Amino acid sequence: MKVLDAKFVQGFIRMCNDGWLQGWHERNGGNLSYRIKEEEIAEIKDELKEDADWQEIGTTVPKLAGEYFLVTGSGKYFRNVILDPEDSLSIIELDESGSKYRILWGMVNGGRPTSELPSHLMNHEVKMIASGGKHRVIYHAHTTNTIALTFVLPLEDEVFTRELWEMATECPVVFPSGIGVVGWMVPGGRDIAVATSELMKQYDVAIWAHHGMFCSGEDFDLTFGLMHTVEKSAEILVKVLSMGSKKLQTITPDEFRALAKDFKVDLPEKFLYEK
Ligand code: 2HA
Ligand code: ZN
Repeated sequence: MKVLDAKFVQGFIRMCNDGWLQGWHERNGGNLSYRIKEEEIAEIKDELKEDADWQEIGTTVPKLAGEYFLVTGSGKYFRNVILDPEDSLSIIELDESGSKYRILWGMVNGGRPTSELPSHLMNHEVKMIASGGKHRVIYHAHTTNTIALTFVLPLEDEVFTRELWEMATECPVVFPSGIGVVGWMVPGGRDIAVATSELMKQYDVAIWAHHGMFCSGEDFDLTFGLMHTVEKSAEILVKVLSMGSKKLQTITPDEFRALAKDFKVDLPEKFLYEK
């Protein structure tokens, strides 16, 4: 099968374009990666080339040794993915030590995988283990309202989670484990990757102050839907804060507990503090 005809590639391209249409990917902002299934790699084997050089990832992910990923390219624009996926995307393979990668397909005009490859792969490793292999998608976007909130809310997991839960009833059901927050750091390197993957041990969402958001999920629909839900909730909070008056009413801790019971989700008590 042709790489571009594979269902997972089509789903990946659609997600890139959906993110672009949301306004989350100005210029070359944001990146997406998918951990490819064995049977999906088998289907496209004929089109993969094994002659490229091995390159350093910039961190080590031993549990991902030998895994294959579809990733967006460094400096590439989400806006262009749908028009020329072979220029914007690549399929990479990791070596047996989990410290190097090589390009098997894509990036036909040169280039390398996303500048956030260390963060993506460290998050993949943590989430693969935490989800028993189910999580396959890591998504980073420059979500406007969520970024705006990082200037006015304390950069604490408890505050972001609780405030965003309160903005829409579906939120605690969509991200019951909450949201982690990373203070401002230099992007692209191992340090921010370590800080993010540490949070991803307990959360599926991490916010980078003054930068954007990372989400992890099982498939494209769930991961895009998670990012969309958090960002929509952030948009409501921005509107509420912009109206200038205090909230007259909201969802209370006991109401969250009632929701948790009926919707059969665990909501950690650390987010249900008295204000
Ligand atoms: O430009 O979003 O974090 C890609 C990025 C870096
Ligand atoms: Zn970014």
